[in-house]
Amino acid sequence: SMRIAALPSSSTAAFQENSSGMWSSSIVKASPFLGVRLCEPKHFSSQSFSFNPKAKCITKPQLQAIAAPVETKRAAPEARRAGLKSSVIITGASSGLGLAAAKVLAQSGEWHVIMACRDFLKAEKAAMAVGMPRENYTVMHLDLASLESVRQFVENFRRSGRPLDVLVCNAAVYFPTAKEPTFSAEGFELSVATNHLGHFLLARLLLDDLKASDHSARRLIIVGSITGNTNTLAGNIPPKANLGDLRGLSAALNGVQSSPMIDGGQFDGAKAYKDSKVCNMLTMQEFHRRFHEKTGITFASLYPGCIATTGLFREHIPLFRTLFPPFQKYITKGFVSEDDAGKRLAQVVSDPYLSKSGVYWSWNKDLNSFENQLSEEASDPEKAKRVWELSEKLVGLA
Ligand code: LMG
Ligand code: NDP
Ligand code: PMR
Repeated sequence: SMRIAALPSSSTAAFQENSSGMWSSSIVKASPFLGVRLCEPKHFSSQSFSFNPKAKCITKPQLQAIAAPVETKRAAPEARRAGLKSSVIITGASSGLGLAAAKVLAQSGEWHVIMACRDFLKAEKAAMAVGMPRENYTVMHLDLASLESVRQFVENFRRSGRPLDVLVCNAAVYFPTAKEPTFSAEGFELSVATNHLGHFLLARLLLDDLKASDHSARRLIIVGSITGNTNTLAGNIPPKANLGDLRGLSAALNGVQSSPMIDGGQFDGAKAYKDSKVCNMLTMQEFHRRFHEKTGITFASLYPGCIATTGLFREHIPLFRTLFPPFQKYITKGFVSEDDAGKRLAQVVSDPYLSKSGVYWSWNKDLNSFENQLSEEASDPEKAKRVWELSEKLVGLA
């Protein structure tokens, strides 16, 4: 049975089903990336702190311009399904990075955003509060901490009849102060269950839908982070990410017969989060190796910068929440606002120039995107394969 009506009438107002059963929109608008033509990024590798100041790509004024919807009558080179918007699912679009990216994409007029959220009302209110045009988004229920909910979401999405052009795995939870682990519906430690396992099942199931899209830029984006990367300063703040020999993951992270931690160690909420981000980055690369050539789908990850003000830190002590933003802004200079981070994610979703697969995108001081290096563990193909296979078992795909 359906948990939630998939398509609120307000969101479907601009759409009619035509005779061929495809959704068509009464709003016809097409332009290159959000109406702003982006210059080609220089593909250079960078160590964590060495940036190429000469790299010429998206500039700050351009980034600001992206926020405003730009009307153009010119057809984009990749325009297809004439008049139909591109379709993107964003998990966890009810706050922070996901909401900011949803806003940019919905306001561009080029995208219909499916906000895949665990709290329907919160998502609806958030969309309204940031001024997303009603006809450009749909809220659908998804609780990543329940594999049944993930399967139900996929069913509901398919029933909506919309195509899937891009999937963004963005939602996450972080329990830095928890002394004891908590668990998902299936009994997996909650941060790895939500951030990695729920998304793993979702992405595997929706791969068929991405394959079926006729969009020129079909993408699967999995949000990563710097803190899982031990080749950076931020990745060396204890506790450090480390998946070890995966003994906890292979024993199902249930905290009863096995440790709740992937490496089999004592529970540590901050480490569990960082480990889950390593899984996200390994999963993106394994998808790339297994499916990029066969399907042409772009698989990518990103570190959008330190968005120190988001709900991710809601469980942290108040002192941390007060000091963390100024610390990142004035000391590490790694701070990025929710709006700017949203533009970065929107860029990875829709910029025709960021179409390379298998890439972990970051942004340098001059706000240029570049292909960053992952840590040794987060780029280990053997580990990626084993995480993939163990995860398949846990989510019931193998
Ligand atoms: C872990 O501890 C716990 O183990 C875990 O269980 C969990 O609770 C987790 O986050 C939650 O925290 C981690 C942390 C705890 O431990 C440390 O950070 C230890 C520090 C180890 C130092 C590593 C060395 C790295 C090299 C240092 C070089 C310094 C360079 C400075 C930067 C240079 C950049 C180029 O620690 C804490 O929880 C403490 C909270 C720290 C939060 C950050 C706030 C810092 C406050 C600084 C003041 C800022 C004020 C702003 C002022 C603006 C002024 C204009
Ligand atoms: P927020 O807490 O603001 O957003 C997280 C979103 O995930 C919320 O919408 C939340 O829903 C949703 N969510 C949590 N649990 C579930 C669940 N079980 N099912 C469905 N949705 C769920 O954090 P951020 O915006 O900061 O985080 C977004 C992404 O960015 C994460 O992947 C994070 O790892 C990454 N990131 C963040 C950085 C930062 O500095 N903030 C840095 C690097 C990466 P609800 O609104 O209902 O709580
Ligand atoms: Mg970190 C260049 C330095 C840098 C960057 C980019 C980050 C990002 N952090 C940096 C440095 C430091 N941090 C230093 C020197 C310290 C010691 C004071 C420090 C501490 C710290 C804590 C306690 N930082 C943190 C925490 C968290 O609880 C956050 C975390 O690890 O969440 C998992 C965090 C973060 N620092 C970052 C980023 C991006 C985060 C948060 C979130 C994430 O990766 O998703």
